[in-house]
Amino acid sequence: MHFSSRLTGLLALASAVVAAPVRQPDPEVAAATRVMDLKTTYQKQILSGIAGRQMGCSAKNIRIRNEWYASTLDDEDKAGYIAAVHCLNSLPAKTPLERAAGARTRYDDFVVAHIEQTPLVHASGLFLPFHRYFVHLYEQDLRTQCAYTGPLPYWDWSLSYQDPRSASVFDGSDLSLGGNGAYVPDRPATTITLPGGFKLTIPPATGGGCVASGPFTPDKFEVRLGPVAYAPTGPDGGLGYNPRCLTRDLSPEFSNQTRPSRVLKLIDECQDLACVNAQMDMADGVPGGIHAAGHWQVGLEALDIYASPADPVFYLHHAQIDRVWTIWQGQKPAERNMQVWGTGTALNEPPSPNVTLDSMIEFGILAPPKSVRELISTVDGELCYLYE
Ligand SMILES: [Cu+2]
Repeated sequence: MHFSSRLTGLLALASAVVAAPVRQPDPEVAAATRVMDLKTTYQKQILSGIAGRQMGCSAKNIRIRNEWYASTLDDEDKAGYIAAVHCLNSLPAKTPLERAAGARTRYDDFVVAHIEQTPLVHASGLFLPFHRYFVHLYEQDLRTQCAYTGPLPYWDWSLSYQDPRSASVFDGSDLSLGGNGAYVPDRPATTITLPGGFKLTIPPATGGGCVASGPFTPDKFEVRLGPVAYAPTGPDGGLGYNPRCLTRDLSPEFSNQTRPSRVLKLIDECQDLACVNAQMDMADGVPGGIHAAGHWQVGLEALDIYASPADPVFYLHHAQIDRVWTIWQGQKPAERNMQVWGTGTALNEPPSPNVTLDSMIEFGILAPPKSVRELISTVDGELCYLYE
C-alpha cells in the first residue's frame, strides 16, 4: 500500500545513512503496518454498516477522504483544493465587524469561530466532536461556495515523523500547502498560554519567518486574526485586524511525537475516551501527544490554540486527528460510538458538568449547535465519509 511503501522507503533511506552492522527490525515500520491493519478493520466495519442502505449515508454516496500523498488525490484535486481555499479567503466574511474587526473573508469566519469556542472545545469532552464538525463545515464551504469537487485531504504526519520538511504537504511546490517559514537565526523561544493560564515554551526550530514557497507566500495569502496565545497578541484579544504573513517553523523534534508507534498506542491500547484524549494531548506525562505535537511541529500560527486555523494546514491536521479517533471507534463500534468523556471546559476550568451524548456544541456564526450524539458517528447522521 502507498502508506507503508512510502514509510518503508523513508526509513530505508534513514537506516542506510546510519549503516549498522546488524539490522534491527524498525519498530516504527512494524507499528505503521499494524495501524494499516486496524484501519482496514475500521473500513470494513463502516462499509458493512452501511451496506444495503437505501437512504441516508450509503455505499453509493459515501465520500472517501485521502492523504495529501495518495494517488487518489491527484494533481487536479490538489490544485482544486488550493484554489478553493484561496476562494474562501476572497469571499466576504459573515461575521459582523463589531464581533471581530479582523474578520474580512469567509476563511476568517472559521478562525473567529475557533477562537471563540477554544476555551470549551480543547482539553475537554467536546474536543473531538467539535473538530470533527468544524472540518466538515469547512469542507461544505469549499464545495458549496468554491466549487471544490475532490476528496477532503488529510495530512498523516506519522509518514513524515522523522522530519516534517519531508512531508509532501510542505514541499513548497505549487501543489503543496506551502513550504517552511524562511529561517530566522537567533529567534527566541515562543511561550504559548493555554486556556486556564498554563504556559508552555516552544523552542525555535528550522524556520521562523514567512512561508517562503508555494501557494501561501506573502504575495498570495494574508493572516489577519490573532495571535491570541503568544506575544505580541493581536488587537481585541486576537479578533482585531492584524494583517501579516503566514509563518511556520517546522520542527523535527516535535514530529517525533507523531510517529507511528504513538498512533498505534492510541488505537490499539486505549479502551476509553479518557485514554484517547490523553494520548492526543500528553506524551509520557507531559503536554504533547499526537494532537498537540501535530500543531507544534508546524509552529507559529499553528501553535496558537485559539487562532491556529489561520494556517490552512490546520484542516488537514484535524482531519488526521479525526481519522485516528474514528479508526479507534471502528475497532469496537457498538461500544465506542456511545462513549463520552470529560466536561465541557478546557481542563475543567472553570468546572462544568460532565459531557453527555446530549451536550450541545456551539459553532458560532458557522452553524447552529449540534449535540455530541449527532457527531459521534461519521455515517449515521449528517456526516458521511470514510478515511483511506
Ligand atoms: Cu482546535
